[in-house]
Amino acid sequence: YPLEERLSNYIVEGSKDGLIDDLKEALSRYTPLDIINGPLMKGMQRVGQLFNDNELIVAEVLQSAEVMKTAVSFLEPYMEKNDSTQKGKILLATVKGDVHDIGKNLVEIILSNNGYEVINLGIKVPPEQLVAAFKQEKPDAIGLSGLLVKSAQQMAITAQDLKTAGIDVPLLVGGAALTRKFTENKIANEYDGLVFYAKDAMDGLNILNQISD
Ligand code: B1M
Repeated sequence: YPLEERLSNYIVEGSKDGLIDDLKEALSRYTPLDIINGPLMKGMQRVGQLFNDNELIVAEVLQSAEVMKTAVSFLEPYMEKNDSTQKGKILLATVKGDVHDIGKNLVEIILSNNGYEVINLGIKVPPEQLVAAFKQEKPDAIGLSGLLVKSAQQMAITAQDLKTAGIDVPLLVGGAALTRKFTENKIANEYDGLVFYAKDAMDGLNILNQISD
């Protein structure tokens, strides 16, 4: 198989045998982010389809996620780093009820590589925990991630709870089940501050860079 296909297959098969050698080879042709957004994401999408069609069980998806995490940690030191100056502090969380964190952690890596201080609250973070962390950390923006359809709804609830707590810093939202339309129609309405939809981690960085300028 060609390199790109092998990289997708590690994710689909949940296997790490040969992964690092192939990642090293890939680094001689592509940037770390192109490897992640290309063949590795393609593998993850395939995993999602297979799971949907009942051809994979949760335990297997978990193994695929493990391989993805290993690949991302290997690639992380090779990623471009800009600006060591502090651009701002971001509170980051996967919303209540949702355990998916690969995308969120990618956002953390990209933001911290580009001058932001990131407070990563982890997964299944209820609004009250975000409010408490906000009071303690006084961040410049809040980032919410969620992949389940119900997480999009949870983001709207979270936005409302943040508003009730008097919080109005920019809110960045992202995740597979979310759309720009849902963000503008259902989440922004529940919040006092600006709400931005990010389609991927780089998009999130660009948005934060624009509003912090
Ligand atoms: Co789950 N899962 N999963 N899963 N899983 C999905 C999301 C699903 C679409 C698969 C499917 O059925 N086709 C489906 C959701 C369906 C729906 O809601 N309609 C699903 C389901 C059903 C479930 C369970 C309910 C399964 C079960 O238990 N029966 C369960 C839910 C548990 C829960 O949350 N309460 C579950 C569990 C799991 C695992 C634990 C096994 C594992 C997660 C492991 C982990 O994260 N540590 C897992 C995985 C791996 C997936 C898929 C296959 C891959 C997700 C992923 O990591 N992608 C996923 C299918 C899919 O997405 N195609 C699926 C790679 C990652 C880099 O992409 O997170 O989308 P992503 O992030 C992107 C962008 O979305 C964006 O940037 C990133 C790229 O740069 N982004 C942001 C994300 N957050 C952002 C925040 C930002 C900005 C951009 O700013 C703040």
